[in-house]
Amino acid sequence: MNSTTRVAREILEFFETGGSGRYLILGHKEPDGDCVASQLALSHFLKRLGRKTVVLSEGPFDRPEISDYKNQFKDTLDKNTLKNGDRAVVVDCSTSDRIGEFKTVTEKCDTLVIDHHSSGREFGNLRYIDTKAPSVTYIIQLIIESMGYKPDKYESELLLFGLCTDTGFFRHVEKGGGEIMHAAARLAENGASFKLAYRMMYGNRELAARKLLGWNLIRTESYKGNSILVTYETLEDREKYPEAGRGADELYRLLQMVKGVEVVAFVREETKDKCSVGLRSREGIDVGKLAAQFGGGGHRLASGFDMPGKIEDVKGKILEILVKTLRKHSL
Ligand SMILES: [Mn+2]
Repeated sequence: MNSTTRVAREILEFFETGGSGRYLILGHKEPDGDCVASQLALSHFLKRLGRKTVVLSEGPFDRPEISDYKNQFKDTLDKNTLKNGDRAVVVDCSTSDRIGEFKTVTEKCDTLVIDHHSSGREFGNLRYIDTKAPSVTYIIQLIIESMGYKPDKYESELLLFGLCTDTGFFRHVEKGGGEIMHAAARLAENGASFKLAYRMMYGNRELAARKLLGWNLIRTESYKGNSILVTYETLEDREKYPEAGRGADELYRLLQMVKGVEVVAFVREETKDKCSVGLRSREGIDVGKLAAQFGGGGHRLASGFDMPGKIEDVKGKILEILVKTLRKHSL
Protein backbone atom coordinates (compact mmCIF):
# COMPACT_ATOMS: atom_id res chain seq x y z
CA MET A 1 0.00 0.00 0.00
CA ASN A 2 1.18 3.48 -0.77
CA SER A 3 2.08 5.21 2.50
CA THR A 4 0.36 8.39 1.36
CA THR A 5 -3.09 6.85 1.18
CA ARG A 6 -3.50 5.48 4.68
CA VAL A 7 -4.27 8.52 6.80
CA ALA A 8 -7.89 8.37 7.99
CA ARG A 9 -10.33 10.73 6.32
CA GLU A 10 -11.41 12.37 9.59
CA ILE A 11 -7.81 13.28 10.40
CA LEU A 12 -7.35 14.96 7.05
CA GLU A 13 -10.66 16.79 7.47
CA PHE A 14 -9.48 18.16 10.79
CA PHE A 15 -6.85 20.10 8.85
CA GLU A 16 -8.71 20.62 5.58
CA THR A 17 -11.75 22.35 7.03
CA GLY A 18 -10.08 25.57 8.03
CA GLY A 19 -12.70 27.74 9.67
CA SER A 20 -11.89 30.94 11.48
CA GLY A 21 -10.24 29.44 14.55
CA ARG A 22 -6.59 28.84 15.29
CA TYR A 23 -4.69 25.59 15.59
CA LEU A 24 -3.08 25.51 19.03
CA ILE A 25 -0.21 23.08 18.66
CA LEU A 26 0.94 21.44 21.88
CA GLY A 27 3.63 18.95 22.80
CA HIS A 28 5.08 17.55 26.00
CA LYS A 29 6.99 19.39 28.70
CA GLU A 30 10.76 18.87 28.55
CA PRO A 31 10.41 18.56 24.78
CA ASP A 32 12.74 16.50 22.60
CA GLY A 33 13.68 16.78 18.93
CA ASP A 34 10.69 14.81 17.70
CA CYS A 35 8.24 16.91 19.70
CA VAL A 36 9.71 20.28 18.75
CA ALA A 37 10.09 19.34 15.08
CA SER A 38 6.54 17.94 14.87
CA GLN A 39 5.03 21.09 16.37
CA LEU A 40 7.04 23.51 14.21
CA ALA A 41 6.72 21.58 10.94
CA LEU A 42 2.96 21.18 11.37
CA SER A 43 2.59 24.85 12.22
CA HIS A 44 4.64 25.94 9.21
CA PHE A 45 2.62 23.68 6.90
CA LEU A 46 -0.74 24.94 8.21
CA LYS A 47 0.42 28.53 7.80
CA ARG A 48 1.22 27.75 4.16
CA LEU A 49 -2.45 26.75 3.84
CA GLY A 50 -3.43 30.12 5.28
CA ARG A 51 -4.34 28.88 8.75
CA LYS A 52 -3.55 30.65 12.00
CA THR A 53 -1.41 28.66 14.41
CA VAL A 54 0.08 29.05 17.88
CA VAL A 55 2.86 26.70 19.02
CA LEU A 56 2.94 26.31 22.77
CA SER A 57 5.40 24.68 25.15
CA GLU A 58 6.22 25.20 28.78
CA GLY A 59 9.77 23.93 28.13
CA PRO A 60 12.37 23.71 29.50
CA PHE A 61 14.45 23.48 26.34
CA ASP A 62 17.37 21.86 28.12
CA ARG A 63 18.50 19.42 25.47
CA PRO A 64 21.36 20.92 23.47
CA GLU A 65 19.91 19.80 20.12
CA ILE A 66 16.71 21.82 20.56
CA SER A 67 17.87 24.89 22.51
CA ASP A 68 17.94 27.03 19.35
CA TYR A 69 14.20 26.49 18.78
CA LYS A 70 13.12 27.89 22.12
CA ASN A 71 12.17 31.36 20.87
CA GLN A 72 9.76 29.94 18.30
CA PHE A 73 7.44 28.76 21.08
CA LYS A 74 5.01 30.71 23.21
CA ASP A 75 5.03 29.79 26.87
CA THR A 76 1.89 31.63 27.91
CA LEU A 77 -1.66 31.66 26.64
CA ASP A 78 -4.38 33.63 28.31
CA LYS A 79 -7.13 31.08 28.82
CA ASN A 80 -9.73 33.75 28.30
CA THR A 81 -8.44 34.39 24.81
CA LEU A 82 -9.56 30.99 23.57
CA LYS A 83 -11.87 31.76 20.67
CA ASN A 84 -14.74 29.94 19.11
CA GLY A 85 -13.40 27.59 16.48
CA ASP A 86 -9.97 27.21 18.08
CA ARG A 87 -8.78 23.64 18.09
CA ALA A 88 -5.85 21.84 19.61
CA VAL A 89 -3.34 19.39 18.19
CA VAL A 90 -1.27 17.47 20.73
CA VAL A 91 1.84 15.67 19.51
CA ASP A 92 4.08 13.04 21.12
CA CYS A 93 2.07 12.79 24.38
CA SER A 94 0.78 9.47 25.71
CA THR A 95 -1.19 11.13 28.52
CA SER A 96 -2.59 14.64 28.88
CA ASP A 97 -0.41 15.15 31.97
CA ARG A 98 2.65 15.11 29.74
CA ILE A 99 1.49 18.42 28.24
CA GLY A 100 1.94 20.25 31.55
CA GLU A 101 0.21 23.55 32.20
CA PHE A 102 -1.40 23.82 28.73
CA LYS A 103 -3.38 20.65 29.38
CA THR A 104 -6.41 22.83 30.14
CA VAL A 105 -6.52 23.91 26.49
CA THR A 106 -7.45 20.36 25.48
CA GLU A 107 -10.39 20.41 27.87
CA LYS A 108 -11.86 23.45 26.12
CA CYS A 109 -11.24 22.77 22.42
CA ASP A 110 -11.71 20.07 19.86
CA THR A 111 -8.49 18.11 20.27
CA LEU A 112 -6.59 15.85 17.90
CA VAL A 113 -3.86 13.69 19.48
CA ILE A 114 -1.03 12.47 17.23
CA ASP A 115 1.26 10.00 18.95
CA HIS A 116 3.35 6.85 18.65
CA HIS A 117 3.81 5.74 22.28
CA SER A 118 2.87 2.23 23.31
CA SER A 119 1.48 3.00 26.75
CA GLY A 120 -0.72 5.82 27.99
CA ARG A 121 -4.15 7.06 28.92
CA GLU A 122 -6.51 8.14 26.16
CA PHE A 123 -7.51 11.76 25.82
CA GLY A 124 -8.69 14.08 23.07
CA ASN A 125 -11.76 13.56 20.91
CA LEU A 126 -9.84 12.59 17.78
CA ARG A 127 -6.80 10.36 17.87
CA TYR A 128 -4.15 9.27 15.40
CA ILE A 129 -2.00 6.78 17.28
CA ASP A 130 0.44 4.63 15.37
CA THR A 131 2.71 2.71 17.75
CA LYS A 132 4.67 1.42 14.75
CA ALA A 133 5.57 4.93 13.59
CA PRO A 134 9.24 5.66 14.29
CA SER A 135 8.51 9.28 15.22
CA VAL A 136 5.62 11.72 15.29
CA THR A 137 7.35 13.69 12.53
CA TYR A 138 6.91 10.60 10.33
CA ILE A 139 3.14 10.75 10.95
CA ILE A 140 3.10 14.50 10.25
CA GLN A 141 4.90 13.83 6.97
CA LEU A 142 2.26 11.24 6.00
CA ILE A 143 -0.52 13.69 6.83
CA ILE A 144 1.04 16.45 4.71
CA GLU A 145 1.60 14.06 1.81
CA SER A 146 -1.86 12.53 2.12
CA MET A 147 -3.33 16.02 1.78
CA GLY A 148 -1.58 16.24 -1.57
CA TYR A 149 1.32 18.49 -0.59
CA LYS A 150 5.08 18.10 -0.30
CA PRO A 151 6.82 19.29 2.85
CA ASP A 152 8.86 22.37 1.83
CA LYS A 153 12.59 22.63 2.58
CA TYR A 154 12.15 24.08 6.06
CA GLU A 155 9.51 21.50 7.01
CA SER A 156 11.60 18.69 5.50
CA GLU A 157 14.63 19.68 7.57
CA LEU A 158 12.53 19.63 10.72
CA LEU A 159 10.82 16.36 9.83
CA LEU A 160 14.14 14.66 9.11
CA PHE A 161 15.58 16.01 12.36
CA GLY A 162 12.64 14.54 14.33
CA LEU A 163 12.88 11.21 12.53
CA CYS A 164 16.63 11.05 13.20
CA THR A 165 16.16 11.97 16.86
CA ASP A 166 13.66 9.23 17.65
CA THR A 167 15.44 6.55 15.60
CA GLY A 168 18.88 7.40 17.03
CA PHE A 169 19.93 8.42 13.53
CA PHE A 170 18.25 5.29 12.09
CA ARG A 171 20.05 2.79 14.30
CA HIS A 172 16.74 1.73 15.89
CA VAL A 173 15.01 1.15 12.55
CA GLU A 174 13.98 -2.49 12.56
CA LYS A 175 13.92 -5.05 9.79
CA GLY A 176 11.27 -4.07 7.27
CA GLY A 177 11.96 -0.38 7.77
CA GLY A 178 12.05 0.30 4.05
CA GLU A 179 9.09 2.67 4.18
CA ILE A 180 10.83 4.73 6.83
CA MET A 181 13.92 5.09 4.65
CA HIS A 182 11.73 5.98 1.65
CA ALA A 183 10.10 8.69 3.73
CA ALA A 184 13.55 10.00 4.71
CA ALA A 185 14.60 9.92 1.06
CA ARG A 186 11.60 12.04 0.09
CA LEU A 187 12.62 14.60 2.71
CA ALA A 188 16.14 14.63 1.26
CA GLU A 189 14.64 15.20 -2.20
CA ASN A 190 12.72 18.16 -0.77
CA GLY A 191 15.97 19.75 0.37
CA ALA A 192 16.72 18.24 3.79
CA SER A 193 20.31 17.21 4.51
CA PHE A 194 21.39 14.11 6.42
CA LYS A 195 24.68 15.81 7.20
CA LEU A 196 22.90 18.81 8.72
CA ALA A 197 20.50 16.55 10.65
CA TYR A 198 23.47 14.70 12.14
CA ARG A 199 25.13 17.94 13.20
CA MET A 200 21.88 19.23 14.68
CA MET A 201 21.59 16.04 16.71
CA TYR A 202 25.14 15.43 17.86
CA GLY A 203 27.03 18.68 17.33
CA ASN A 204 27.23 21.74 19.52
CA ARG A 205 28.12 19.78 22.67
CA GLU A 206 29.92 21.07 25.74
CA LEU A 207 33.23 19.53 26.71
CA ALA A 208 31.79 19.23 30.24
CA ALA A 209 29.13 16.85 28.87
CA ARG A 210 31.88 14.60 27.51
CA LYS A 211 33.66 14.58 30.86
CA LEU A 212 30.48 13.73 32.72
CA LEU A 213 29.81 10.97 30.19
CA GLY A 214 33.22 9.59 31.15
CA TRP A 215 32.13 9.37 34.78
CA ASN A 216 28.82 7.76 33.82
CA LEU A 217 30.73 5.08 31.94
CA ILE A 218 33.38 4.43 34.61
CA ARG A 219 30.68 3.97 37.25
CA THR A 220 28.64 1.47 35.29
CA GLU A 221 27.88 -1.61 37.34
CA SER A 222 27.35 -4.92 35.58
CA TYR A 223 25.06 -7.73 36.72
CA LYS A 224 24.18 -11.17 35.42
CA GLY A 225 27.02 -11.35 32.95
CA ASN A 226 26.46 -7.81 31.60
CA SER A 227 22.77 -8.45 30.90
CA ILE A 228 21.90 -5.62 33.30
CA LEU A 229 23.98 -2.43 33.30
CA VAL A 230 23.24 0.27 35.88
CA THR A 231 24.84 3.67 36.08
CA TYR A 232 23.99 6.92 37.80
CA GLU A 233 24.51 10.65 38.15
CA THR A 234 24.32 12.70 41.35
CA LEU A 235 23.37 16.29 42.13
CA GLU A 236 27.01 16.86 42.98
CA ASP A 237 28.04 15.77 39.47
CA ARG A 238 25.82 18.39 37.94
CA GLU A 239 27.21 21.05 40.27
CA LYS A 240 30.67 20.07 39.11
CA TYR A 241 29.68 20.11 35.42
CA PRO A 242 26.86 22.66 35.24
CA GLU A 243 27.19 23.16 31.48
CA ALA A 244 26.82 19.44 30.77
CA GLY A 245 23.06 19.53 30.08
CA ARG A 246 20.88 16.47 30.19
CA GLY A 247 21.50 14.47 27.04
CA ALA A 248 21.93 10.79 27.87
CA ASP A 249 21.52 9.50 24.33
CA GLU A 250 25.21 8.84 23.89
CA LEU A 251 25.50 7.07 27.22
CA TYR A 252 22.71 4.71 26.19
CA ARG A 253 24.18 4.24 22.75
CA LEU A 254 27.54 3.16 24.14
CA LEU A 255 26.13 0.90 26.87
CA GLN A 256 23.56 -0.73 24.60
CA MET A 257 26.39 -2.00 22.41
CA VAL A 258 28.05 -3.91 25.27
CA LYS A 259 28.33 -7.64 24.65
CA GLY A 260 25.55 -9.56 26.38
CA VAL A 261 23.49 -6.53 27.46
CA GLU A 262 19.69 -6.85 27.74
CA VAL A 263 18.77 -3.70 29.62
CA VAL A 264 20.47 -0.44 30.63
CA ALA A 265 19.31 1.65 33.59
CA PHE A 266 20.39 5.22 34.20
CA VAL A 267 19.46 6.60 37.63
CA ARG A 268 19.64 10.32 38.10
CA GLU A 269 19.44 12.03 41.45
CA GLU A 270 16.93 14.85 40.89
CA THR A 271 16.59 15.97 44.52
CA LYS A 272 17.95 14.51 47.74
CA ASP A 273 14.93 12.23 47.94
CA LYS A 274 13.77 11.73 44.37
CA CYS A 275 15.41 10.15 41.33
CA SER A 276 14.50 9.75 37.70
CA VAL A 277 15.13 6.43 36.03
CA GLY A 278 15.76 5.91 32.31
CA LEU A 279 15.57 2.40 30.85
CA ARG A 280 16.72 1.07 27.49
CA SER A 281 16.09 -2.47 26.34
CA ARG A 282 17.88 -4.31 23.59
CA GLU A 283 14.94 -6.39 22.47
CA GLY A 284 13.33 -8.82 24.87
CA ILE A 285 12.15 -6.78 27.85
CA ASP A 286 9.29 -4.29 27.43
CA VAL A 287 10.57 -1.37 29.50
CA GLY A 288 7.57 0.75 28.46
CA LYS A 289 5.31 -1.58 30.45
CA LEU A 290 7.74 -1.54 33.35
CA ALA A 291 7.78 2.27 33.43
CA ALA A 292 3.98 2.42 33.27
CA GLN A 293 3.82 0.47 36.55
CA PHE A 294 5.62 3.39 38.16
CA GLY A 295 3.55 6.11 36.56
CA GLY A 296 6.06 6.77 33.79
CA GLY A 297 5.83 6.26 30.07
CA GLY A 298 7.70 5.53 26.90
CA HIS A 299 8.12 2.83 24.33
CA ARG A 300 8.80 -0.89 24.41
CA LEU A 301 12.55 -0.32 24.18
CA ALA A 302 12.95 3.12 25.80
CA SER A 303 11.15 4.54 28.81
CA GLY A 304 11.47 6.61 31.94
CA PHE A 305 9.83 7.36 35.26
CA ASP A 306 10.42 9.04 38.61
CA MET A 307 10.97 7.16 41.83
CA PRO A 308 11.02 8.64 45.34
CA GLY A 309 13.97 7.74 47.56
CA LYS A 310 17.68 8.29 48.03
CA ILE A 311 19.82 7.39 45.06
CA GLU A 312 21.39 4.32 46.69
CA ASP A 313 17.94 2.93 47.55
CA VAL A 314 16.51 3.66 44.10
CA LYS A 315 19.48 1.97 42.44
CA GLY A 316 18.96 -1.10 44.64
CA LYS A 317 15.24 -1.22 43.89
CA ILE A 318 15.73 -0.87 40.15
CA LEU A 319 18.29 -3.65 40.11
CA GLU A 320 15.93 -5.90 42.04
CA ILE A 321 13.09 -5.18 39.59
CA LEU A 322 15.29 -5.78 36.56
CA VAL A 323 16.69 -9.05 37.91
CA LYS A 324 13.14 -10.25 38.52
CA THR A 325 11.92 -9.13 35.10
CA LEU A 326 14.86 -10.73 33.37
CA ARG A 327 14.31 -14.01 35.22
CA LYS A 328 10.62 -14.03 34.25
CA HIS A 329 11.56 -13.23 30.68
CA SER A 330 14.08 -16.03 30.32
CA LEU A 331 11.73 -18.67 31.77
MN1 LIG B 1 8.53 10.85 19.77
